[in-house]
Amino acid sequence: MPIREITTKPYLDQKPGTAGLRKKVTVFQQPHYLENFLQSIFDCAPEIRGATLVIGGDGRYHNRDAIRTAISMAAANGVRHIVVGQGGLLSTPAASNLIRKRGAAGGLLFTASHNPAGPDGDFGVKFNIAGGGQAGEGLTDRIYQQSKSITRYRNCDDADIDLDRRGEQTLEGTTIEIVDCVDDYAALMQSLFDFDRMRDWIKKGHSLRFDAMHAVTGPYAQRILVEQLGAPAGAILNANPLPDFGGGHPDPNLVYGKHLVDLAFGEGAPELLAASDGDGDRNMILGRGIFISPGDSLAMLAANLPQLPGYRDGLRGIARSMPTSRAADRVAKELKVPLYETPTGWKFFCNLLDAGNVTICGEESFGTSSSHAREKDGLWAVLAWLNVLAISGRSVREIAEAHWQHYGRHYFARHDYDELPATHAEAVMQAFAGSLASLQGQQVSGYEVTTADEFSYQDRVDGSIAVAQGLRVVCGEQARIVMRLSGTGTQGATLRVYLERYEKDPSAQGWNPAEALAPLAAAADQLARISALTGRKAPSLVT
Ligand code: G16
Repeated sequence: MPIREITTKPYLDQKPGTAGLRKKVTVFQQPHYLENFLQSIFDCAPEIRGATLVIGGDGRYHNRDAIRTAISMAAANGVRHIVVGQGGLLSTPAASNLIRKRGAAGGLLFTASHNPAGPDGDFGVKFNIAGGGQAGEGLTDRIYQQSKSITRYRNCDDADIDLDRRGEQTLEGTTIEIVDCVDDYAALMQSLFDFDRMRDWIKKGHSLRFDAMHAVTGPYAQRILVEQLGAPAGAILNANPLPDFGGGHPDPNLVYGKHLVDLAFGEGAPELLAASDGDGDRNMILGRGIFISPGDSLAMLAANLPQLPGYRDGLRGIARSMPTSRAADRVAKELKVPLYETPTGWKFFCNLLDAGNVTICGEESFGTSSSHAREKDGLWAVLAWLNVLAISGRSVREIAEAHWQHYGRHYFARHDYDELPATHAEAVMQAFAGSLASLQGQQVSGYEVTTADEFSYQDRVDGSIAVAQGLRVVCGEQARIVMRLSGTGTQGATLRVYLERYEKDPSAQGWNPAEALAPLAAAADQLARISALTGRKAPSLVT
């Protein structure tokens, strides 16, 4: 199996987005395409040579082929030790944990998150650095630049790697260690949560349902919820990971998780219902007759976290992405800890976590996590809720209502306009930007505008500045309209419109979110001329 230098030419036409390189499977199947990107990573992160590298993926179509290529190229590029999840599986948070635990110089994560899988679906690659977080803007840019001038890559000929056999194999002097994908992650969860209390809660007959959506969290939920906490096997839906995710769309939200919403609002609903996404980093939480929006989940978990074993020392700070509802801000204020507002993208939280500035962070896109990892963590959020239920003896609804009573309620919705021609999406952003200039001090939907600007962010730790991170109209604490273009789509452009309205008075909190936000949605359409410029009468997705 000699190492070979293979001649290539540049293929990448676009800088990787919010969470790595995501493209159609067919794009990744082009000769040399994946190899070019991987070689660019090896070239730009020379610290991997002679060190440990973690490799895993969410099990989607093309996962095994891509992982074999990555192992073979890593060996050819002088990586000393490669840790791979058995069968090529590692959830994103489990991979982040393994990188940290093994002191690895980085990790290659093969996932397109919640995007559909299969031969016609999506595929993706993320490079995570030592410490477990995603490569930052600077490194991502260097990798992209390198991929544009690449002329050769290194590979081992005919590498024969068995991804299913646990233990060690060798390839050109590199050790390849195939590990159980759940063991280390389950141990981490045990160090954070009160497994005895959760086991008792389940034993007493309290019910839960977790939907793994035929994606990577099946084995994790099976081990932790069923084998370790004693939930009945039927508590886990769609537990076996499939290369096409069973033809579904493992994006846990009100649309793709509608079956759980129906279950939650139907007769005999379980007490806790939850789902995770393709690679296990997102989460959706529901209780009997109630959906907990991600911004609320962040705020409610932040308020309750200090009661859980791993967080008894209290919170250092809370971080949320800019478009995420400001419910967490009120908790931070009451706990007298700092609240950090960052651009969309988990990597922006990582410096704050590394510096010990924050304990919990979350995003509106169904992501929540804590300082235990450098990625968002779906199952962590589910266990945190389960632990709060078990120690408080309250239901999800009781916890939410008490929270709203105390802090007030933030109504929140995100309207997505998918697969727009880029020109239409940009025209909307320009129209909205044009409106901002004259809005200061004006009324929008009955609220006075206090700020109308484009969000930019200076990292407090490394001083780097991220510009053009979304346009926003802020009406004090009462309301907000935010717009930005998604960085994760693989087809056309996706416009995201975020609407938020605050209601302090508990007696006026009975609205459903769509009603509460309808006037702001109309104002957004008017200010940015969305329907006029896109021809769309309604968003493609409301979450
Ligand atoms: C990724 C990022 C998240 C981000 C989300 C949506 O999540 O890791 O930080 O919030 O994309 O980004 P956008 O609004 O740009 O599409 P995931 O779960 O897709 O990896």
